[in-house]
Amino acid sequence: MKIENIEIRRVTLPLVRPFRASFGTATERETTVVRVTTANAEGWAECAAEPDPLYSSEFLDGCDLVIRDHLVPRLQALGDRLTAELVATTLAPVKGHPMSKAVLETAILDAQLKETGVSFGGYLGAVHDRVPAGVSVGIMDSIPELLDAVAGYLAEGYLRIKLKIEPGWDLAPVRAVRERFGSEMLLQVDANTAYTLADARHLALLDPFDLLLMEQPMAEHDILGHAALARLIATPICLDESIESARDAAAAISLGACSIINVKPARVGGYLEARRIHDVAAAHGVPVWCGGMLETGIGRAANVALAGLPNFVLPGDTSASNRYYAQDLTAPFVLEEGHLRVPTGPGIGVEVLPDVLADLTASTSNIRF
Ligand code: SMG
Ligand code: MG
Repeated sequence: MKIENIEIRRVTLPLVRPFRASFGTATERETTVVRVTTANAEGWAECAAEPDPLYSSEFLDGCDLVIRDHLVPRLQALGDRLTAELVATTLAPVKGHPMSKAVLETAILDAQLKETGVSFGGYLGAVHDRVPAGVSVGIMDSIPELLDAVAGYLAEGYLRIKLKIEPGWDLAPVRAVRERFGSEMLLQVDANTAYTLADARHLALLDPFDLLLMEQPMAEHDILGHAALARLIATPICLDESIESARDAAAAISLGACSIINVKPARVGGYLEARRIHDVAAAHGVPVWCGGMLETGIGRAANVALAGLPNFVLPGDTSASNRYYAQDLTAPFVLEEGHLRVPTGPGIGVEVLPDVLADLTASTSNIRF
């Protein structure tokens, strides 16, 4: 495939409400949108990194730099032989930077699929035409505020609630949500690495609340710690930040560090590696679900397609556009009976709204191929 141009654009979307995790609070979503132009198509993707390296080591300014100075030149060297399937191996000599690699692979894959008229879901092997939606609920200032938020999401039809937790905001919110909304509701928690093994007895106090899973309680590289914790608590452990590849997934599963995996394509370098994680987990009988990084419609479309694969058996953090944005970069994803529809058009299957994109753009640069 011959690429003519790569456009790199910094955009900022205001969030409809602040989103607080154990590592910090976001009031807007800033991202880098990449547009790949070929003779016959345009491919789009967005970078999952945030302005600060708090979720993982990547951050947007660093991504822009590594994309421009280290990744794109390696792709340019391939010339017309470049395909989406060659991106990961071509970029492998550059250590790390999975989110920077993912945005390039995804935009190139989108252009390639549009050239051949294939949808993301069709290419990846989606077997569902709609996927169940969960919602990730941030840490709040008070329990009543949290209960109001959860009540609102349940009224909209969300099929699963995930509570962000941290030391000091764990037992009380979980207890309050269970007491108010009952034991039937699918409920899980996400600590974003906020605990250590010394907290095991405290985390075991969550056992009676029958949570679906506890996501990433401890540091990303502490695989053995998670295996030890898994023996000390009854709640199933799900890894997010720890899993950057299918090899990581195989190791974590084999060591007993997790029994569920949150698959975020950006965290693992793209949709091709995400599918491999899906496959490895399926082979071990480990269920997976699709995570989120507050994506705009561009990233959401591809995530929803991935979530249509057969081993995505738990509702994902694939919420409707209005959970995040009053105005999305694409037509909004809307909740239909608690589900999002998997796009069927070529590539990501959604159109970027040019006027909205222009309004929200802070800077643009182009790399001619
Ligand atoms: O996209 O709905 C979403 C956000 C889901 O909680 C979410 N993501 O660790 O899983 C996670 C967090 C990381 C992003 S916080 C900005
Ligand atoms: Mg998480």
